Amino acid sequence: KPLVFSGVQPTGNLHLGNYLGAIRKFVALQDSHDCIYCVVDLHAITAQLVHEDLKHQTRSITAAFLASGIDPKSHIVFNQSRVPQHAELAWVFNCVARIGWMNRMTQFKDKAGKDRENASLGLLAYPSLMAADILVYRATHVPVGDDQKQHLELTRDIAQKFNIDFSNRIQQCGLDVAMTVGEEKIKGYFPLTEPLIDGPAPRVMSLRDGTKKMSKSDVSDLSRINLTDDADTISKKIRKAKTDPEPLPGDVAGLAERPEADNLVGIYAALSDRSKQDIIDEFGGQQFSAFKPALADLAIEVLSPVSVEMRRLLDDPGHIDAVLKDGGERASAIAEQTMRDVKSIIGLID
Ligand code: AQP
Repeated sequence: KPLVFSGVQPTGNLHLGNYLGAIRKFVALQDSHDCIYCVVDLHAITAQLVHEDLKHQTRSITAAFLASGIDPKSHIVFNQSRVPQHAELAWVFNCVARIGWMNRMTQFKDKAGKDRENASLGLLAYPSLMAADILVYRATHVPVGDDQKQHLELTRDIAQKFNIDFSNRIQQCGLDVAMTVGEEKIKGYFPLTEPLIDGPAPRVMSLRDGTKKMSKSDVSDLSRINLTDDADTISKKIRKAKTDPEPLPGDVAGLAERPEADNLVGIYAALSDRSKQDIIDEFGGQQFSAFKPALADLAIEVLSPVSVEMRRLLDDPGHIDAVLKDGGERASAIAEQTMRDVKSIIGLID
């Protein structure tokens, strides 16, 4: 089976964007792939070093994974910092990647803001650690939201430069693997990982501004639906969601210049596993005053079982910690082998 890796940062409450763009895809891939899902706690300290309760946040993301239907026995669930090979390989990748590559990352520019000189070095090197997270398992597929596309391209660039720069050594060590990239057949140690971005909600937008992505760090809690929101809060947030005054259009093309309407229809489609056209066939011509309550009911129906199960799991932090420990041990077995290979390719005495 192909190997999938993906991670989520324990930087705050998970929202509908994380759920539809990432976690629900994680769940769906379990039948056809071997999956490794990671709470990336080392990434959480890149933008903000001190967190109120990083341990609780880490357990809360783990609970969201399990409550959504990820099976930690058939697959691997763990927190990044307990497998030191992520940080070790990231150092090697810091030496493979170029500073110019990192400077071009839009997430770095957004998160560093105007005072770039004062951003942490970790924030600049974030994509290097992300490449290490994926490639320390030589994962071939990564389900992510659309905002992570650029980082995935960088992961491929790092893998390709490593494969080219060390091609002779990889061959001498007998570690070259044949792979197909587009039409081309190449050999190398690290795979050129494919992002899995498609889906009905690759980028869920803010409920307050249809041109901005829904995000944990948005100052307005009304901009997002958190997985932990109760039914009343979900209803209130959808009722207050920004919209234009027109009714819903009669076809999907009519959503083109209407970001807020497009976002709400996209959310409905993703939550109900239907196409946007289907939703427009049902609600086209209706006012938001009729569509919003239907959307709220659907969001509550899908999210409530997840939040109830999350709360139940969080009552027993010992169980969550045991899942992370067991997953960490199984992840380590793979990551240790990769680092042994990388050390012999580079020429480090092990
Ligand atoms: N709005 C979104 N729509 C679809 N997918 C999204 N993801 C995040 N926001 C959306 C996807 O969720 C996964 C986990 O994200 P993360 O927590 O590791 O990092 P992030 O992308 O930085 O998430 P946030 O919520 O926007 O956090 P802040 O505000 O801290 O930047 C990823 O697969 C991501 O694509």
